[in-house]
Amino acid sequence: MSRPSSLIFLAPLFVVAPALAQETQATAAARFSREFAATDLNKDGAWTKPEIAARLGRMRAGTKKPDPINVKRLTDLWFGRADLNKNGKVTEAEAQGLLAAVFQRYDANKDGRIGGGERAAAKSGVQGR
Ligand SMILES: [Ca+2]
Ligand SMILES: [Ca+2]
Repeated sequence: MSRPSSLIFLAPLFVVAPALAQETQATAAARFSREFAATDLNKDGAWTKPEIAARLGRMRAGTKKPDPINVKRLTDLWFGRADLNKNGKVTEAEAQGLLAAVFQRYDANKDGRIGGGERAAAKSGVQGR
């Protein structure tokens, strides 16, 4: 795998892109909390791979629909990264931890906010290629 870091961040970005449109990490976390509930189909407080795949399958990256093989690959990669205790489920705490890491990655000037230029970079990271 030549560029694992970009792939690992790509999958969560499909899910967290609306959260990253918020300015601060606190508002991003609050927005993501609602996204989490919407994706947690059986309301058990955790995401499973089928729940994530269903969510990603309903989303669109730019003008292209993500193809099923990529969705599965990205879901597997994302899961491997987010499921810290390896129990096959990603709790909101685990997912919020990864969101915070993504937020900090795009908060280029480390002021705790994602400003206009940083937001554009985050979006192109989602929609690029
Ligand atoms: Ca669930
Ligand atoms: Ca877990």
